[in-house]
Amino acid sequence: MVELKEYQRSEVPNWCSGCGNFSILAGVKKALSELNIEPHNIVLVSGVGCFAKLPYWIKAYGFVGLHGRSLPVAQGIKLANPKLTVIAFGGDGDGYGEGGNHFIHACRRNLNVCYFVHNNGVFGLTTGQYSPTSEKGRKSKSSPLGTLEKPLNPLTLAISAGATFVARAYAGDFKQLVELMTQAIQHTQQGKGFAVVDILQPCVSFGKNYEYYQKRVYYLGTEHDATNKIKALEKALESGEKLGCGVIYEEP
Ligand SMILES: Cc1ncc(C[n+]2csc(CCOP(=O)(O)OP(=O)(O)O)c2C)c(N)n1
Ligand SMILES: [Mg+2]
Repeated sequence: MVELKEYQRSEVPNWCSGCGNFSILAGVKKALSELNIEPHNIVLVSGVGCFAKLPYWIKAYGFVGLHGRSLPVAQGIKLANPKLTVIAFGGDGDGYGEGGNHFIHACRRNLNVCYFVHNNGVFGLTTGQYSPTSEKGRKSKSSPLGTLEKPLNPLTLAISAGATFVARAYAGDFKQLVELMTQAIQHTQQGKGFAVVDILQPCVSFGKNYEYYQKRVYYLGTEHDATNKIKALEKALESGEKLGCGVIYEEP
């Protein structure tokens, strides 16, 4: 097994204390270690935002690019060298806003790449403007009277656009987060296509806190048939007050 310390870098992350990004960073390392993937076979690709600094703090190959553009870079890397484990990272602003078009077509294209989205419901790095997944009516610096739009549902979008693995995780539950990241990476290793994990991420400075998610997160049980696309869409359509975590859809 590749030990966790082999992914360790000496630099210390500069995220806010309590940020959900810490468990996402630790989760990626744990999943890669459990799957025994050596650092030189891994490429981590991100865009712009607080989340996008993640590749700085894992010893592997990394590419931090333009806002919303992690997916085209990640797909290019995978096409050039299919043996590599390629994980793209997005933010809710970066991946569903600026990079929304790339997201749709990556779902259709189904290259064997993982996409982990740090969904904290705000533009964190630029200090809290509303994002595509902010709730309707959210007041922020860029929406002093409250937002007019309904939030985007990344899960229904990914399923309907054709992604073959779609899951939702919660950064406050490390064990399940690692399990879902592991399953997503395995999905791509088995050549089954694009694996999206939307990760609910508390933003202690500008967004929702742990208490908010703890009240709403629940776990999909064995009664959920993730191979049934209609059932998966029904589950993905549940309102913002119920946040089912687990594998929502996996193409049989
Ligand atoms: C093309 C472009 N537009 C806007 C910005 C400014 N900008 C930097 S980070 C950011 C928001 C990032 O939000 P998100 O993707 O949700 O990541 P978070 O910071 O919340 O992790 C924006 C709008 C930029 N750097 N480049
Ligand atoms: Mg964000």
